Amino acid sequence: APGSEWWRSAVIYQIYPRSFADASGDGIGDLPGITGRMDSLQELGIDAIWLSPFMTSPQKDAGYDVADYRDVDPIFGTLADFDDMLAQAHARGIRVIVDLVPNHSSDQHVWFQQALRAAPGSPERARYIFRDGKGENGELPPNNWESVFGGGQWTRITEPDGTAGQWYLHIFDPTQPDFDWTNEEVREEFRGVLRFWLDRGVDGFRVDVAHGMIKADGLPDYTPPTESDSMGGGEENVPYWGQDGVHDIYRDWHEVMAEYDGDRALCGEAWLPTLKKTALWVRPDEMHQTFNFPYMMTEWDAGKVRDIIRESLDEFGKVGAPSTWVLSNHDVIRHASRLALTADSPQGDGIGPLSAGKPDQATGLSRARAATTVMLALPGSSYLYQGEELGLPEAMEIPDEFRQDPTWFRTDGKRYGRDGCRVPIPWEADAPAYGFNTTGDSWLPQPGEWASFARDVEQADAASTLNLYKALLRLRRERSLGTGSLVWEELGEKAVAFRRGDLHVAVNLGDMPLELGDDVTFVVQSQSFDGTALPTDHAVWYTKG
Ligand code: TEU
Repeated sequence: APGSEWWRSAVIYQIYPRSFADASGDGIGDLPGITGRMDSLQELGIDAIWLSPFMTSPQKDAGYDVADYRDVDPIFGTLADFDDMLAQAHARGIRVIVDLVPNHSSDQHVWFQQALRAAPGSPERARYIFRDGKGENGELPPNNWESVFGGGQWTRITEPDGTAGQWYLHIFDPTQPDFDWTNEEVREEFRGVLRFWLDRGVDGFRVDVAHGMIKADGLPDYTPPTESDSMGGGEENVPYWGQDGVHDIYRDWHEVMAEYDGDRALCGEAWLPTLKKTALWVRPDEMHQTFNFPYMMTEWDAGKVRDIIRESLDEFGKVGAPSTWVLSNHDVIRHASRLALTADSPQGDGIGPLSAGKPDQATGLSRARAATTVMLALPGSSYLYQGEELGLPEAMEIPDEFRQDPTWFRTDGKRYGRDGCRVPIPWEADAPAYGFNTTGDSWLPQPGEWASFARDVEQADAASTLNLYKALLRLRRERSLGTGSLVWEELGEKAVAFRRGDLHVAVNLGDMPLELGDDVTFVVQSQSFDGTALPTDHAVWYTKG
């Protein structure tokens, strides 16, 4: 039976479990920590949570390297803790999406360990992508593909008899071998994994690297023309991104989801360069949603923001899918910092080095609040990343000895890495580790200035970012802004302005105040201001007359 299709308009809050709340006190967040903070999520007013991976893992890529897809890693708790967390979320009307990592497993997965011990050409090897090397003695990798984390995509193994052997493919770290998704055994295994979590009651999956699961036949050489192409591919065909074969997998999974109550959703993580390509992921029999990364990476420029909103609604609309919107996640520079990078700061894919363009925090925060005020007025589904409701900036001075992101290690520190957006979030200004736990331990150090961003401080301050998010989420719900269409309004080159019914939305991305007229009644302001002229980097919802 068709369900409510809740995901079409949902606001989904991403929890990064290791940095959300730590009940055990070991310095790493966990599932009981999330359960303990569930009331605060309900108060915030979100519809669903998405949990980054908590499954059994050696944590070489913060859990995006799974050794057992059907269990919880001890650092995060137990399956019973998961069930409890799920029940507590559901009791508050909050849906739960879990992160599934199907492109690759950990090298500690039993299948990969079996593959290492088995012979070339065996069924055990066929679950991954093993090939003989090139050159006289197979000493060269099978092709020239570059890893997203730096270095090559191939690692050579030692065969059980001690000789130098085959190579295996890994788009990411060598500890993350890619599955061969043309292998029916792999497909069947993952149908089982989906059902395992669906049977437990999860409401859906965020599908990691959904665009990488199928590689072009023959694994042809490929050299990316630019760095951004290595992330998602430019206009051209990249042999390991967005191959046609991925769509069969999504169609298959769509059917598995439909075996349940018709209300479970798949959200694909696909870094694709254009919205046209992105929209192919969410045709009616495929994924239910996919992240709108082109929107996330759009600069603070009125024309570009207008264009990307228009194009998103168009392209997703053509295939009958909701548009999604997102400004931050665990892979990119937090938008309260990113939006204040100057045009010539080396941004790359949003995770590049920051040193050359240290953003101005006040500007970043104003823009971040304004950007969210616009985003939560748009029809479709929005993703929030933990801590953005506090206006957290990127942590930009993480001592080397704390760093854990493989992108930093694999590029000899040339890439700044993603640890700066993963610092444990502050709950109480005066508590150890700002209330992240009671022991004061924290796997990444929290900047001293974060006391002023603590949840209890913001809770008590009517003008805080937290109270802005709460107001936006409440009003969005009351006015059903997640569904329906928008009408564009003309407010000058430097503005983005549209109407949702009788509600007007405007943001000023220029240098001069924008006059809104004297018959306006403000419903919500991204930051308070007097008079009727909208200041630079501010946004409003208002009615007229
Ligand atoms: O990310 C996929 C991805 O291609 C990028 O976000 C990538 O992490 C980034 O460009 C780093 O250079 C997903 C997860 O979100 C990410 O955290 C994982 O590291 C990655 O998959 C591998 O599982």
